[in-house]
Amino acid sequence: MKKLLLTMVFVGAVLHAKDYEVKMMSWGNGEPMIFDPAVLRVESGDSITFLPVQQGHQVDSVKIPEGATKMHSEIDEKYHVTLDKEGIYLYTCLPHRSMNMAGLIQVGSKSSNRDAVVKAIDALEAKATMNKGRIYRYLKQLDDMNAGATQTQPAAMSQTQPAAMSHAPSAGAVAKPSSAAGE
Ligand SMILES: [Cu+2]
Repeated sequence: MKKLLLTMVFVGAVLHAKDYEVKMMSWGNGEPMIFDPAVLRVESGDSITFLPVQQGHQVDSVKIPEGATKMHSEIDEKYHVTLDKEGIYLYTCLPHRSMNMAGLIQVGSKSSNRDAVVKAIDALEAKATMNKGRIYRYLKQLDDMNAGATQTQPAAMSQTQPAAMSHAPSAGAVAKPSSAAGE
Protein backbone atom coordinates (compact mmCIF):
# COMPACT_ATOMS: atom_id res chain seq x y z
CA MET A 1 0.00 0.00 0.00
CA LYS A 2 2.88 2.31 0.80
CA LYS A 3 4.30 1.67 -2.66
CA LEU A 4 0.96 2.48 -4.24
CA LEU A 5 0.72 5.76 -2.37
CA LEU A 6 4.25 6.73 -3.37
CA THR A 7 3.43 5.95 -6.99
CA MET A 8 0.39 8.18 -6.83
CA VAL A 9 2.40 11.06 -5.32
CA PHE A 10 5.09 10.68 -7.99
CA VAL A 11 2.60 10.60 -10.84
CA GLY A 12 0.92 13.66 -9.39
CA ALA A 13 4.21 15.58 -9.35
CA VAL A 14 5.00 14.70 -12.97
CA LEU A 15 1.53 15.67 -14.16
CA HIS A 16 1.87 19.00 -12.39
CA ALA A 17 4.80 20.13 -14.56
CA LYS A 18 3.68 22.21 -17.52
CA ASP A 19 5.19 22.90 -20.89
CA TYR A 20 4.92 26.39 -22.34
CA GLU A 21 5.45 27.31 -25.98
CA VAL A 22 7.33 30.43 -27.05
CA LYS A 23 7.26 31.32 -30.73
CA MET A 24 10.33 32.81 -32.39
CA MET A 25 9.08 35.25 -34.99
CA SER A 26 10.31 37.86 -37.46
CA TRP A 27 6.95 39.55 -37.13
CA GLY A 28 4.39 39.08 -34.37
CA ASN A 29 1.90 41.18 -32.44
CA GLY A 30 2.59 44.03 -34.86
CA GLU A 31 6.28 44.11 -33.96
CA PRO A 32 9.44 42.89 -35.72
CA MET A 33 11.85 40.29 -34.28
CA ILE A 34 9.96 39.01 -31.29
CA PHE A 35 9.47 36.12 -28.88
CA ASP A 36 5.82 35.39 -28.21
CA PRO A 37 5.00 35.35 -25.36
CA ALA A 38 8.07 37.28 -24.28
CA VAL A 39 7.20 37.33 -20.57
CA LEU A 40 6.37 34.19 -18.63
CA ARG A 41 6.01 33.25 -15.00
CA VAL A 42 6.27 29.51 -14.46
CA GLU A 43 6.85 27.04 -11.64
CA SER A 44 10.05 25.16 -10.95
CA GLY A 45 10.12 21.98 -13.04
CA ASP A 46 8.07 23.48 -15.85
CA SER A 47 9.54 23.50 -19.33
CA ILE A 48 9.57 25.78 -22.34
CA THR A 49 9.56 24.79 -25.99
CA PHE A 50 10.92 27.47 -28.31
CA LEU A 51 9.30 27.08 -31.72
CA PRO A 52 11.03 28.35 -34.88
CA VAL A 53 7.79 29.40 -36.58
CA GLN A 54 9.74 31.87 -38.73
CA GLN A 55 13.33 31.49 -39.88
CA GLY A 56 16.58 32.94 -38.59
CA HIS A 57 16.15 32.86 -34.81
CA GLN A 58 17.60 31.09 -31.81
CA VAL A 59 17.82 31.37 -28.02
CA ASP A 60 20.76 32.36 -25.84
CA SER A 61 20.57 33.11 -22.13
CA VAL A 62 21.99 36.47 -21.04
CA LYS A 63 21.35 36.29 -17.28
CA ILE A 64 20.12 33.28 -15.33
CA PRO A 65 19.75 32.35 -11.65
CA GLU A 66 22.84 31.04 -9.88
CA GLY A 67 23.45 27.38 -10.65
CA ALA A 68 20.96 27.30 -13.53
CA THR A 69 21.86 25.73 -16.87
CA LYS A 70 22.57 28.15 -19.70
CA MET A 71 20.19 28.20 -22.63
CA HIS A 72 21.62 27.90 -26.12
CA SER A 73 20.02 26.69 -29.32
CA GLU A 74 20.99 26.54 -32.96
CA ILE A 75 19.28 28.81 -35.47
CA ASP A 76 15.87 27.40 -36.53
CA GLU A 77 16.10 24.63 -33.93
CA LYS A 78 13.03 23.58 -31.98
CA TYR A 79 14.45 23.93 -28.49
CA HIS A 80 13.12 22.39 -25.30
CA VAL A 81 14.39 23.36 -21.87
CA THR A 82 13.30 22.45 -18.34
CA LEU A 83 13.73 25.19 -15.76
CA ASP A 84 14.31 24.04 -12.20
CA LYS A 85 16.23 26.89 -10.58
CA GLU A 86 14.12 29.70 -9.15
CA GLY A 87 14.75 33.25 -10.33
CA ILE A 88 14.63 35.32 -13.50
CA TYR A 89 15.96 34.12 -16.87
CA LEU A 90 16.78 36.84 -19.41
CA TYR A 91 17.43 35.52 -22.90
CA THR A 92 17.95 36.92 -26.35
CA CYS A 93 18.22 35.89 -29.99
CA LEU A 94 21.86 36.55 -30.84
CA PRO A 95 21.38 37.58 -34.51
CA HIS A 96 18.76 40.10 -33.39
CA ARG A 97 20.22 41.13 -30.09
CA SER A 98 20.56 44.76 -31.18
CA MET A 99 16.88 44.74 -32.13
CA ASN A 100 15.91 43.83 -28.56
CA MET A 101 14.64 40.40 -29.56
CA ALA A 102 14.59 39.12 -25.99
CA GLY A 103 12.43 37.58 -23.34
CA LEU A 104 12.00 37.10 -19.60
CA ILE A 105 10.97 34.01 -17.69
CA GLN A 106 10.53 33.98 -13.96
CA VAL A 107 10.66 30.58 -12.33
CA GLY A 108 8.90 30.41 -8.97
CA SER A 109 8.18 33.38 -6.74
CA LYS A 110 11.80 34.32 -5.92
CA SER A 111 13.34 37.09 -8.00
CA SER A 112 16.57 37.22 -5.99
CA ASN A 113 18.69 37.85 -9.10
CA ARG A 114 16.55 40.80 -10.23
CA ASP A 115 19.36 43.37 -9.75
CA ALA A 116 21.72 41.40 -12.00
CA VAL A 117 18.96 41.02 -14.58
CA VAL A 118 18.22 44.77 -14.55
CA LYS A 119 21.93 45.48 -15.13
CA ALA A 120 21.95 43.12 -18.10
CA ILE A 121 18.78 44.75 -19.47
CA ASP A 122 20.41 48.18 -19.11
CA ALA A 123 23.34 46.93 -21.21
CA LEU A 124 21.05 45.50 -23.91
CA GLU A 125 18.87 48.60 -24.02
CA ALA A 126 21.92 50.89 -24.27
CA LYS A 127 23.02 49.07 -27.43
CA ALA A 128 19.59 48.61 -28.98
CA THR A 129 19.09 50.15 -32.40
CA MET A 130 15.51 48.92 -32.82
CA ASN A 131 12.57 48.27 -30.50
CA LYS A 132 14.23 50.44 -27.87
CA GLY A 133 12.55 50.25 -24.47
CA ARG A 134 10.96 46.91 -25.22
CA ILE A 135 12.82 44.91 -22.57
CA TYR A 136 12.05 47.56 -19.94
CA ARG A 137 8.42 47.08 -20.90
CA TYR A 138 8.83 43.33 -20.41
CA LEU A 139 10.36 43.90 -16.98
CA LYS A 140 7.40 46.08 -16.02
CA GLN A 141 5.04 43.31 -17.17
CA LEU A 142 6.89 40.81 -15.01
CA ASP A 143 6.79 43.13 -12.00
CA ASP A 144 3.05 43.57 -12.53
CA MET A 145 2.60 39.79 -12.70
CA ASN A 146 4.49 39.41 -9.44
CA ALA A 147 2.49 42.17 -7.77
CA GLY A 148 -0.73 40.50 -8.81
CA ALA A 149 0.42 36.98 -8.01
CA THR A 150 -1.04 36.99 -4.50
CA GLN A 151 -4.41 38.18 -5.75
CA THR A 152 -7.02 36.23 -7.62
CA GLN A 153 -6.16 36.06 -11.30
CA PRO A 154 -8.65 37.69 -13.65
CA ALA A 155 -10.67 35.28 -15.78
CA ALA A 156 -8.86 36.27 -18.97
CA MET A 157 -5.52 35.22 -17.48
CA SER A 158 -6.60 31.63 -16.87
CA GLN A 159 -6.85 31.03 -20.61
CA THR A 160 -3.10 31.43 -20.95
CA GLN A 161 -2.58 28.29 -18.89
CA PRO A 162 -1.33 25.50 -21.16
CA ALA A 163 -3.39 22.33 -21.37
CA ALA A 164 -0.41 20.15 -20.57
CA MET A 165 -2.41 17.47 -18.83
CA SER A 166 -4.97 16.81 -21.52
CA HIS A 167 -3.23 13.78 -23.03
CA ALA A 168 -1.95 12.32 -19.79
CA PRO A 169 -3.65 9.35 -18.18
CA SER A 170 -5.39 10.11 -14.91
CA ALA A 171 -3.55 9.33 -11.70
CA GLY A 172 -6.22 6.77 -10.85
CA ALA A 173 -5.65 4.81 -14.03
CA VAL A 174 -1.88 4.73 -13.59
CA ALA A 175 -1.94 3.85 -9.93
CA LYS A 176 -4.04 0.66 -10.25
CA PRO A 177 -2.32 -2.04 -8.23
CA SER A 178 -0.71 -4.67 -10.42
CA SER A 179 -0.94 -8.36 -9.60
CA ALA A 180 2.88 -8.52 -9.64
CA ALA A 181 3.38 -6.34 -6.56
CA GLY A 182 6.36 -7.98 -4.88
CA GLU A 183 5.74 -7.38 -1.19
CU1 LIG B 1 15.98 36.50 -33.99
